[in-house]
Amino acid sequence: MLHSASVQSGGRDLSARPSFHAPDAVPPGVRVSVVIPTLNEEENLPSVLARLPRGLYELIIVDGRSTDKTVAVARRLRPDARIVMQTGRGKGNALAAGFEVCTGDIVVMLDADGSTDAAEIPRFVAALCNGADFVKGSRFAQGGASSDITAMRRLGNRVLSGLVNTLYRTSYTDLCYGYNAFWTRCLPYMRVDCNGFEVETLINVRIAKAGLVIHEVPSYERDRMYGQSHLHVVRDGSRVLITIVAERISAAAWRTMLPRRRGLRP
Ligand SMILES: Nc1nc2c(ncn2[C@@H]2O[C@H](COP(=O)(O)OP(=O)(O)OP(=O)(O)O)[C@@H](O)[C@H]2O)c(=O)[nH]1
Ligand SMILES: [Mg+2]
Repeated sequence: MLHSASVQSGGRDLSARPSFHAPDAVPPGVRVSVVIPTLNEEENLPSVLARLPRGLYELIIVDGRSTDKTVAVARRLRPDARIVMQTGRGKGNALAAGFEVCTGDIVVMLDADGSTDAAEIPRFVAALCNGADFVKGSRFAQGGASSDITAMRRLGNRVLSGLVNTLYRTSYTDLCYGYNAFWTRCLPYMRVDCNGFEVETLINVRIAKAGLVIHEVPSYERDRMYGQSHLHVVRDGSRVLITIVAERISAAAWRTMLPRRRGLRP
């Protein structure tokens, strides 16, 4: 069921955008860490942070050396937030740095461009408390939608989701969406060791390979509010494809194949 939000931001009225009914607080007794990667998001952060539910345990903002006032805006609006300066490059590296310092029971991954609605967090947490190890937001599950995705990206996402579902026997409806939540105990199975936008795929595949319980919740993706997307369809789509294949061909398989190909095996 959709309803209208009522946050005002930078002259834009967000009440025109749909968002889901959700409690405005996470349940007491569960420590929820929210990790937000930021790269030049000074204009978007105020609306994103305004939508965070009450009762969060910690907020971690991982900045990729923004050249605008992102860090200052974050410090002013949320003096309680932990700000981590990223040492490497890319969203994958930023999330890995954020996960490393999380001390809560649950981790939520949220974007800073205004596309993912922090008000949905309680529904992710509820699904985790109801038995899931890993909860994936989906724009294509029943009740989800996107005003942001282009026809080209929708097609690419569908093809890549189908490939993952075939290779890993999963039922993902939206592989390339960055709004996910999981119990901190899942982190050793993810071992996030990539740099770019393939990070969501890497996580989804490794969680599936570990046999963890995955639930999807519908999510509404809004348009990026201000600024430019950092994603390039061909470059990042290729990285996603390589990740899917590389994760299927395990290191052990490569070790057996390589000597045979070179005629080195006895
Ligand atoms: N710290 C850090 N954050 C990044 C980096 N690249 C992207 N981000 C953040 O990651 C989030 C997602 O990036 P976007 O550029 O919106 O990419 P996207 O949402 O996958 O693609 P769009 O649908 O085109 O917006 C945003 O909060 C960005 O600020 C990076 O190199 N370092
Ligand atoms: Mg975005």
